Amino acid sequence: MSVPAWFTHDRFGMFIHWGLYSLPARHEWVMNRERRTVEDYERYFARFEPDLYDPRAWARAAKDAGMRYVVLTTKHHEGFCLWDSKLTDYTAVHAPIGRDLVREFTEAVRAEGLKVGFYHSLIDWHHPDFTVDGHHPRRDDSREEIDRLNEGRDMARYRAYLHGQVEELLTNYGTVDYLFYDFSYRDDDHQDIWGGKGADDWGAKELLALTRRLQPGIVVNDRLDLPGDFVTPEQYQPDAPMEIDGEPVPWEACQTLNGSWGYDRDNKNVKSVELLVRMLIDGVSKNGNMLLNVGPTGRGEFDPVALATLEGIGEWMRRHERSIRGAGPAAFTAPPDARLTQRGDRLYLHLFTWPFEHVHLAGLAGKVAYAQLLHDASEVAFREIDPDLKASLTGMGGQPPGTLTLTLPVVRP
Ligand code: FUL
Repeated sequence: MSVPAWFTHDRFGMFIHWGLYSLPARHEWVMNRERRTVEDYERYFARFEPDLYDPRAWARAAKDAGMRYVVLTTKHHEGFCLWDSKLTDYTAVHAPIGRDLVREFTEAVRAEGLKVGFYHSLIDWHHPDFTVDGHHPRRDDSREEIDRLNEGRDMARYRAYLHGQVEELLTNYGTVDYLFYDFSYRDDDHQDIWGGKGADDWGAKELLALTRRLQPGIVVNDRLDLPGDFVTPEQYQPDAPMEIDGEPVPWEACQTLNGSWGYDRDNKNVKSVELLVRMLIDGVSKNGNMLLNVGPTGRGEFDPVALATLEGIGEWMRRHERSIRGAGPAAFTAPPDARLTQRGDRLYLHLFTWPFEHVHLAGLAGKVAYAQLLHDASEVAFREIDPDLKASLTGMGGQPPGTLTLTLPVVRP
């Protein structure tokens, strides 16, 4: 597995889940969870008119939060296409909004100097080869019901549709830097739901080859049942740098603000700025990226809570960016409840709780030339007690507990 240099350098991107599900506003799986038929669910298609959609505002919010790439759901499992697909009428161009929302998105994101990413669902609850009488199989259906709903599916026809749509997206929208396919299901509890043939169902090998042929520089995730370029832990932080067969692999944790990817109006269970910043730091300290999600409203805006959260993260990033961007794991062990990141000869110590008088850094005696707080550049005194280093925080008792960063230029790493 390997990724282009920008991916590990940039470290932080924005995920955007936007589709018809932003209208019911209660999770992007609403069609499945509530057993809605295709016909019933099309009520949202008939009312999809995001008149306040301004992708420049989205891109600016991402950039100001310190993100460097933005990944939009071109089509989620519900099957609705945000771009002008010629292979179906179930698109934004045929909905009341009547615009190619992907085109506007790609132009806006590039105009802000950010990288363009697409999410694309392999599953399609609107396609005739995924449905019988408007229904698709669900996780808690009986075996008989699943078999009944899968009977007579023409997966060759579906593959042609899937590959044709990907071809449109990777041909008509300029350079696409990133692709998040979602999701195949060989080894997990989805195995038998949609026929269970995983990679064969999607023609995954051909799809990956097509993707690379149309966009040679693209970075592709790992959800095709094939090794991709990076691994995608979803809504959890790995304990350690991720590996496959003992080899380190690039990875990116995708994370929600509140547990839902699509706009979820009544969900107030929002992660704090402090927690999200810690998750970002934690990832970088283990050689990972973070893709943080926003679910825009049905009118096309980021809601105030999302905006305030992004602003808070941006305020932290403004002062601490250099401990994240271009940074990675350090070759030293962090003290308890802290993380270390390293960038060149700078070592960044992120304290998650305030240890009051001093902090002990194992094995750093003789290796540190200077110590300071990152956010205000103020000097931090330290003493060496071979083999450790004891950085003095005396006099900083008034600092609020939370993430504080010491910059420790390492003389002999
Ligand atoms: C999952 C999907 O089923 C979720 O709805 C979401 O898109 C997440 C990022 O991936 O597999």
